[in-house]
Amino acid sequence: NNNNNNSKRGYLILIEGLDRTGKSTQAQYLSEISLLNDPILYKFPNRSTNIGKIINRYLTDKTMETVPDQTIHLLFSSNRWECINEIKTCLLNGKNVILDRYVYSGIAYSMAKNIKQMDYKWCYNCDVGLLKPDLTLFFQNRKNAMNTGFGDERYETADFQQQVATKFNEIFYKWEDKKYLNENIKFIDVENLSIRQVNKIVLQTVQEFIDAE
Ligand code: DGP
Ligand code: NA
Ligand code: NA
Repeated sequence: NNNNNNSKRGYLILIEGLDRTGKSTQAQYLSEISLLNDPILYKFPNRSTNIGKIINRYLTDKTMETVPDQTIHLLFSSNRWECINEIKTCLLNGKNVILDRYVYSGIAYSMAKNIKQMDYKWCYNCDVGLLKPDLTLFFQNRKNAMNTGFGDERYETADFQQQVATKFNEIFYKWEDKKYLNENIKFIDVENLSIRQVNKIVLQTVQEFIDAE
């Protein structure tokens, strides 16, 4: 075990995608198996911090709609910033950090909510300087917006999820400023797959990444 000061820096591995695509299940899985040495999981938003508690209230309390979209956006970003030093320390100590959502969600959900006042650059700007993942697994599901299994939180409607899907798509495929996001992204089509089938694909994708490093 190389959990000491001379150890190799760990990897930062991100799982991204729409609501209800199984991200949390797979992120949890990656943090429990032995494929990655000394894994640790960070889920965003982290609802346990003071900022996270406001975010949670925004997501669950319909009367919070009066809060400006910019305020909420900055809180989500803050929530990432408040954990980043801890994440850096983990990586330097050789831990492999698995992220359940991160900057991409930050951009896509806020653009979907209010593109008139918050364009890509506006949304991305407050996250500039956060660590870039070494590997991103993006879970795709074309039928997701027709999903009827959403919960009751603010963004969990078919219409809104369709908007977010469009924004993710713009970020990955269309946007001119790809230089901001020029990292290693693997798209995984999770449509109609069981948890175990996705487990296998995730395992294989991460293994290929490790082998190539
Ligand atoms: P989750 O706990 O992963 O289900 O996330 C809660 C909701 O918040 C989900 O609908 C996605 C959304 N979300 C996650 N990160 C961000 C972010 O940085 N900004 C915005 N506006 N929404 C986010
Ligand atoms: Na959710
Ligand atoms: Na989740």
